[in-house]
Amino acid sequence: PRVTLSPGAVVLRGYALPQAEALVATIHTLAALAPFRSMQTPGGGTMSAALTSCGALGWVTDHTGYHYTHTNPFTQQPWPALPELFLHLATTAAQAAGFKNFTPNACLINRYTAGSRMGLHQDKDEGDFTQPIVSVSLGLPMVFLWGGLSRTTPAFPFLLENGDVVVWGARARLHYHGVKPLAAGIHPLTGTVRFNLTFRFVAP
Ligand code: MD5
Ligand code: FE
Repeated sequence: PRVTLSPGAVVLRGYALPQAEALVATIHTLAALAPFRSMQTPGGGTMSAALTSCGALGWVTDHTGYHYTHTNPFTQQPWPALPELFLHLATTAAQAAGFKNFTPNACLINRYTAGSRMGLHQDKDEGDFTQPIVSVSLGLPMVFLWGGLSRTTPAFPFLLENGDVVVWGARARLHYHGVKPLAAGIHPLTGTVRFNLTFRFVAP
């Protein structure tokens, strides 16, 4: 089942279900090397999702701004490598959505607990918008908000469930998006949380 949210944004429902258990196990392995952290935003707030990364570049935010870094500021170590399972899933999903040569070098891992949300924003720290972003939802369902190219375009809600993969490229790449507060629940794979993987190509 393949749904187009808007031109360039393709939902592959359940695409990652066959690997969901292995993906969650891999997240736990990665988190042992680079623990999830709550991070400060430049505006003085705290992100309600906890974050970590793998790949050559990891996304971090602190009081100075948003950055991609080669090392984890909390451990001073390079980010863990992108696991083969992750890389394969991201590139095959991109291909299934029509993006032939996706070469992600960064994977941001978000962990949401009950009440965690993400306000409307654009992903524009990558310095290259020719490649898509691939997102993978694992565990508890969450209401995703899909906006437009302007912050004031009304956003429409869309449910993302365990195993759903969304590919955001071309005209969709710079759309505003966010997620509503996570509803409390228990998922057999992840317990009380939702994980989201976003695979990106960051210009070196
Ligand atoms: C999430 N994550 O579910 C959300 C939505 C993020 C983020 O927004 O930046 O970590 S995944 C949907 C998404 C991610 C990246 C880009 C675009 C959509 N997009 O270009 O529309 O944790
Ligand atoms: Fe985003």
